[in-house]
Parts: sequence; structure tokens; C-alpha cells
Amino acid sequence: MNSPSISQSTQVAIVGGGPSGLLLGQLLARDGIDNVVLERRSREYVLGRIRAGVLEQGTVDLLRGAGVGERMDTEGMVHEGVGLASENRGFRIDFRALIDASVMVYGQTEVTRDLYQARDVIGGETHHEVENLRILDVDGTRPSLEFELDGKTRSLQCDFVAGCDGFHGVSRGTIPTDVLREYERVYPFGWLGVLSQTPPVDDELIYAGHERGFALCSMRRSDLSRYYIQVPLEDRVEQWSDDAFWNELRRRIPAEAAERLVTGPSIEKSIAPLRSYVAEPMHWGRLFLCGDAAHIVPPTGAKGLNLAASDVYYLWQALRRHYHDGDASGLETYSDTALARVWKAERFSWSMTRLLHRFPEQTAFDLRMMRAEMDYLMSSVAAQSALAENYVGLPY
Ligand code: FAS
Ligand code: PHB
Repeated sequence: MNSPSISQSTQVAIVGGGPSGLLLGQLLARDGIDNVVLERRSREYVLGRIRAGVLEQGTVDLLRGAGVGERMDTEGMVHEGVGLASENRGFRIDFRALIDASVMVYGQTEVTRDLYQARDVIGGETHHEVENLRILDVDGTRPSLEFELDGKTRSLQCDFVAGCDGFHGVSRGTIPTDVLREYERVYPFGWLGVLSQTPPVDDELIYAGHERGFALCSMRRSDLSRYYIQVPLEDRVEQWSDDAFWNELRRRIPAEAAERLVTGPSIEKSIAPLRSYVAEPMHWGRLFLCGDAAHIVPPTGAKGLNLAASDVYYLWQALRRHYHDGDASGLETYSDTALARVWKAERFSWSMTRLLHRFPEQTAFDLRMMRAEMDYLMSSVAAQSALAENYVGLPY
């Protein structure tokens, strides 16, 4: 490896220019804390990803507080409830009546776009297409990153490293294997997702359990819909024509929704695997993990992006106290604080996935338990309130 030809320093080095890294960078910059974002892909590539669609109230408040909520408030859709269905019978969970709360439907792609534009405005330093990034000396007092950029080897010295580089990043691997504890469940199915320039089938989302498998009706705008169906892990997206997708979706959702469904050509089609995963601790020396770098949830509970937001909130507050008040207590407790909320979201996401999906090994008794759980949910205000408070987001 060539010795670095260019060296610089910053206060916080952020690995990853997805929602976690960009939101942290925005919050730190507004507090005068210098930071540099290093992203492996191009900006266009990052902005081409189609991912999450639902923002918890905590995420909405954080984006507004970071000064990036304007377009979300103009173009986002406030949802005061969500539809659930079992074997084509639908019912509604009324967030407003049950717990006086709501969520915001606004795509992660748009959140990321807003964050990039805000970073342009504040002149935040961001490097794209960074290669071969290494994280060094996080167990010391002056960690550094080494990487290649534009064919030159560079070194970035810093006080702290924020590992915001997602599940396949390098940050988590910096934690010694005898320290890192991993918890994982890989699900025996995936989600086949379609984006279509069609009006959504309903004003709100519909999560549907069915003997043929799970389906989800979501949206991005009043003329842009997002749909998912559960498929076997071995399925390939090429196997699924648009017509096959629409016909399978119709079979799994409530009859009145199936009749209203407006279909059209898919403008994006992909299969995402599902897993539950948590890495502990989320802090090692001067390294702090945020978002998918530390945890993954099955998207059934719409928690992935929202957990990234609460991690960022905790780390931002801790760094702010360190730099402004000389108080390191927030940094010392960051991992425990973040993990407390992460595990509750993991539980909710796992329980929603178990309630709404068909698992290969399910017995007749298991299916009766699923039906009883759905019947209880349909008939109990207490059960619906519990689901509502988890779905809209538990407090930070
Ligand atoms: P991200 O993965 O978004 O960002 C990490 C960034 O780090 C990426 O831009 C990556 O290129 C970069 N990076 C990686 N390695 C690097 C390196 N060595 N050096 C520099 N940069 C590096 N969540 C939901 O709530 N609902 C959903 O429906 C949903 N659907 C999803 C579908 C898919 C296919 C995936 C993969 C995830 C989905 N998620 C969903 C979860 C998703 O929204 C994440 O929770 C969210 O992107 C987390 O943001 P980050 O932590 O920033 O990680
Ligand atoms: C989406 O719109 O992509 C979406 C919404 C809710 C989920 C998962 C995905 O739970």
C-alpha cells in the first residue's frame, strides 16, 4: 500500500453516505462540529436505490430539526392509520383514535436526496467513489481512515469514526471478533417489490396475510405505488412477469382492494432477502456504529430507516455534549441507549413478520395460532393500541 499522499483531519469521520451518514453529518454541521462523509458509491447510485417508505414521528421531527423537512412536509403523506388483512378480510388500525399519532409516507430515496441537497448548501465535505477504505487506531485517541480516491491514497485523521456504512460495510468488522456479539435470524423467504406509475389501491397501506403468502400495498405519491409479495428465497426476479406479479397480488389482498387495483408496467422490480440481525456493542474505542451497520430488521414493521434515525439522534446528542460541554457520558452510554430501542424494534418487526407470513415448516397448530392472533387483534382495542404505538415509533 502506498503511503498516503494527501493527509487531512476532521472532528468526525463518517463512513457511508446513506441516510445514517448524511443525517448525522447534517446535524453535526449545524452544531459547528466538523465532519467528512466518505461514500463508496457515486451520488447517482445512492440516489437510485428504492428502499423504505414510512417515517415514524421521531424521524419526521428529527428531519425537521435538521432543516431538511420542507419537501417532506409538502410532498409527504400523513397517514393516521394502516390496513391489516387476513385471508382477504381487512380491518383498520386507527392511530389517531387509539394513540393520537400518525406516520409520514415519504420515500427514503427522497429523504436521501433532501439530505444531499442540504449538505451542498452547508458546503459539507463529501467524497464519493472512495475505494479500499481502512479504519485504523480506533482503540487509540487519534483514529484515522485510509482510502483511495481519484487514484491517490489519502489519510483522514479524526477524533471519532461514525460507521454508517450499512450491513455490507467495513466498520462493524473493525470491532475485534472476541468483543463482537452477533444475533441473527434469516427468514426462509424474500420480498418481491414492484414500483409502478399507478394510483395506490387505497389511501393507506395494507399489510395482508394469506395462505399463499404475505402482500403489502404501499405508495410513494398519489400517482406512484409500491407493492410487495412474499416469494420463496430461490425465486429470481426474471421469473416474475408483471402480469404474474399483479395476479398474485390480487389473490392475497382484500377482495374490495383487488377489484380497485390499477396495474401498470413495473418501473422497478427487485427481490430483497429478509433477516433480523443485531451486532453488540455498537461502540468500540472511538468507533460508533449507526443504522444498518449495526442492525437489520425485516421490513414488515417499517423500522429499518427509522432505527437508523434514532441511532443518529443518540450519537449526535452524545457528540454535541462531548464537544460543547466536555461531557463524554453520552458517548460512554451510546451503545446501551441505542440497543435498548433497537431490540424493541427487532421484536416488533419479528412479530409482524411471524403474524403475516407463511413459513415452510408451519404446522396446523401454528396456523391456528396465527388466526387466533389476528382475530384477537381485530377485536381488541388494547391489542390494536400496542401495535399502533410500535408502528408509529416508540419514544427515543
Ligand atoms: P445504507 O445501507 O442505506 O447506507 C450505507 C451506505 O454506506 C451506502 O450508501 C453504501 O454504499 C456505503 N458504504 C458501504 N460500504 C462502504 C465503505 N466500505 N466505504 C464507504 N461507504 C460504504 N427499511 C424500511 O424501513 N422499509 C423498507 O421497505 C426497506 N426496504 C429495504 C430494501 C432493501 C433492498 C434494503 C437493502 C434495505 C431496506 N430497508 C427498508 C432498510 C433500509 O431502508 C435501511 O434501514 C437504511 O438504508 C439504513 O440506512 P443506512 O444505515 O444509512 O445504511
Ligand atoms: C415501502 O413503501 O417501501 C414500505 C412501507 C412499509 C413497509 C415496508 C416497505 O413496512
